[in-house]
Amino acid sequence: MSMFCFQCQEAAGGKGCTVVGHCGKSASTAALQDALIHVARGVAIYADTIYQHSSTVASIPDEVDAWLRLALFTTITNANFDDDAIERRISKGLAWRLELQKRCNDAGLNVPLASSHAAFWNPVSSSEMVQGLQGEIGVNSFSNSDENSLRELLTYGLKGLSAYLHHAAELGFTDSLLNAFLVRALVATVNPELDASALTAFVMEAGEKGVAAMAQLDSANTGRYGHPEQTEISIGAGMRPGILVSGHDLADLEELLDQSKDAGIDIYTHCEMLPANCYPGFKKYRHLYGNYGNAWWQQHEEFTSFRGPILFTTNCIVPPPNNAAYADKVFTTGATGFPGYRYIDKGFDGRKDFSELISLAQCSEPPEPLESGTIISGFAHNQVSELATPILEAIESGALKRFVVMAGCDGRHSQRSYYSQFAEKLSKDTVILTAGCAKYRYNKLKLGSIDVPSGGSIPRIIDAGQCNDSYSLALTALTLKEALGLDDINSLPIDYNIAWYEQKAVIVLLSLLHLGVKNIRLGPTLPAFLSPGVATLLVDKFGIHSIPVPAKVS
Ligand code: SF4
Ligand code: SF3
Repeated sequence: MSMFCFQCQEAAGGKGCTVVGHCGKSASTAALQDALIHVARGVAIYADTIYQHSSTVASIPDEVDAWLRLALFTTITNANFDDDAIERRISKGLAWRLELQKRCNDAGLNVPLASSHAAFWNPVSSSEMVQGLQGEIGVNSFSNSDENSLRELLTYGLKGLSAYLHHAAELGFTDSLLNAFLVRALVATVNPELDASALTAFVMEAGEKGVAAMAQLDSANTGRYGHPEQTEISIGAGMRPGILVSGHDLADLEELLDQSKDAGIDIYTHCEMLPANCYPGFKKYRHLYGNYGNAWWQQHEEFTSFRGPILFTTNCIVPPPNNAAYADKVFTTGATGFPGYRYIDKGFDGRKDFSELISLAQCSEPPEPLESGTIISGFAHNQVSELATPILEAIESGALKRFVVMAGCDGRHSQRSYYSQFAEKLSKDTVILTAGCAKYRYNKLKLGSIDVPSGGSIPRIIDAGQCNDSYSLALTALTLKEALGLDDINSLPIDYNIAWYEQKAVIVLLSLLHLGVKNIRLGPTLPAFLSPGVATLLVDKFGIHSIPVPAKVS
């Protein structure tokens, strides 16, 4: 069985994975993920028609929007390797498509694209879900035209968008305009009538909606947990056993902290969960010990030495080696899944029961310390606005000359040591603005701080939080633009050096483009799904360029 996937930075040979994913995704999982996206497009075809006639047809059940978000999130790189779980999501989607189709028929609505394969394909068994799609859908059915490249770029942006919408929805925030865009844009990915210019417009609108989704998630997070504060986060280990929480979902972390507060254990964050330590709503939990370890790709070693159970609230899962000591201690929830890892779903009351995880922690050994000391984080927009006066003073005095936005994803390829070297070689009058797990390439370097003439100092690494908190970095840039009296965001003394790995970075990139940011350096390699024509468009219109290859610091 063959496969084709080129959605992430690890696409084999810089072109695409064809036998097995570099991420560990099998050909059958790849086929099922393609099938899930195909069914999501089918659901979207009917949902979009209903959205267009919302005054005459009963509105779409919230569960359909939730299913769409979860379906797309499930196919993000390293999120879900569990074929059975993906099949169940496909079956659920087919049921929703039938329901929406019936509503359209009952209302006598004309459904554009009802003849599209996605609108009627109806696999009734596992093997049909896998085999029925070989050559029918998925990117191997597309030629390398600009139109198809733009369809893939849009699809991957929508995956990232869905992840952020999912997190906000888990905290009770939804937006019908964003939901409607998601279905409209999904339909665009299967509409053969759209030319490159129409698809480019959709890609740009995805960037606009990416900003709106990150703003919504920011409101959801800060509304529930308060504004992140500058915080020294422990990176050591305590004497009690613990649970390690990875991923981005703050609602999951809150439920776990609530349920474990009297259990005699500690909770540690891993990778993208690190910024949770800076929210007042989480700092109140005395058993939130700190952050353990680094970026996702180091999980084999770090999960082994952690010794206690691990919870994945979102990507990134790395398949464990055969004899991994931790393999029977890993739990997944939300969009994630891996065969053999226990999945924690919501109960009828909408809550998740983490008691099995907590019991397992209580009979585990305490974590083996990997390092000691602290790191500083918590510089989301509210905290940075409090630093605005000293920052401006430092700029005016010449002590602070430039900012470099180094945000995005980390990854395991050796080329990524470029980012550590780049950070180390920056001149001492430069401040790094970061977000996402890319920060682990430099957040433990001793880069010091910049003195402010009237007293105090500004740290040379300002960490806004998770990849979705790139929104905070954009607000910081806009605040600086106002304060310095500039009329163009590109006149600011800010360079952008974005590292990408998976599809959340795609929506972050499109969001930056929507905000008018130009001359972004993107690496460590450009996406394989960009056709020569689309790559040229990004270079000519936005000045996007790659990092030097082989990666050299300049
Ligand atoms: Fe390959 Fe990335 Fe696709 Fe995995 S997600 S199969 S590594 S391109
Ligand atoms: Fe991306 Fe896995 Fe790190 Fe949120 S999500 S940044 S790689």
